[in-house]
Amino acid sequence: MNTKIAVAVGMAAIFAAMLIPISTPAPAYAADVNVEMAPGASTKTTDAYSPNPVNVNVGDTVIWTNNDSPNTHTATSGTPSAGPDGKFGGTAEAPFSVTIAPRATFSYTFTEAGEFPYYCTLHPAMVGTVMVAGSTGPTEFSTTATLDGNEYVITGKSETVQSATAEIDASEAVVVTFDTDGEVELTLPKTMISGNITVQAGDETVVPEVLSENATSTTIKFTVPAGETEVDIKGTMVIPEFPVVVALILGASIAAIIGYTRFAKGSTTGFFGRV
Ligand SMILES: [Cu+2]
Repeated sequence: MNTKIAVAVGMAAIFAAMLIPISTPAPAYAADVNVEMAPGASTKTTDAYSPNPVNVNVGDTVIWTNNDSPNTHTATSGTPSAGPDGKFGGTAEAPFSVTIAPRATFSYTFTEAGEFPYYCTLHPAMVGTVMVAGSTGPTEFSTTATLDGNEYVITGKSETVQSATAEIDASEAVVVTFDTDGEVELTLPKTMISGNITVQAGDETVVPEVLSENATSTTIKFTVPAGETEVDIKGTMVIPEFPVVVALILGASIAAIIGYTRFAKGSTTGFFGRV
């Protein structure tokens, strides 16, 4: 390729990359919620904005779309009697500064909980309310799996899952049953399971993200697929059933002692000294 063309292409690529806006990551689980200015909105009141009130969560973005051609509207925080409060969609000094033309949209992200009244400064009979519910944050829960009288505490954290039960399928898997599906974090004691951890949900094998690991536990994050509630968590090591091993060792030891003692009786020195 011609060197000048190559340089030009390279420069163009760099400029193109610079034009891609750097977006700030949205808060986890944030949603876009649509509100429509319905046809005929300019002659309506509490039904001018639909749905009204609109219920959202902290971090959600409300997107107002003007479907009332040919009228221009606003979605201005405040009330017709008190005027704009300046939170979104215009200010007291400039109540018509943020207009929404037909087919255009206006959006605002709600970062705190509360009740936010708004109205159209061009048609003050048009009123609406955004109800913002506070984020409750993830729920923490714990469950205990028992094997041979030993207890292994599993702790969890999730936006959707509220509780879980667990049991140990010795040497095979830790079976955890959740109350619902969704993304979940689990901290598993290493005395119970360790090594390379995989999660089996139905026919699906989910590779969990290892969030942290220390000498005593591993914290993993994965999504319980929709419709599933039970997962088999497998590791390089899953605690084996203890009594079998103990019984085998004890049994072998006793047999050996008895055998040796009997054998030793034939000689002058027994296992426990002279007999
Ligand atoms: Cu209007």
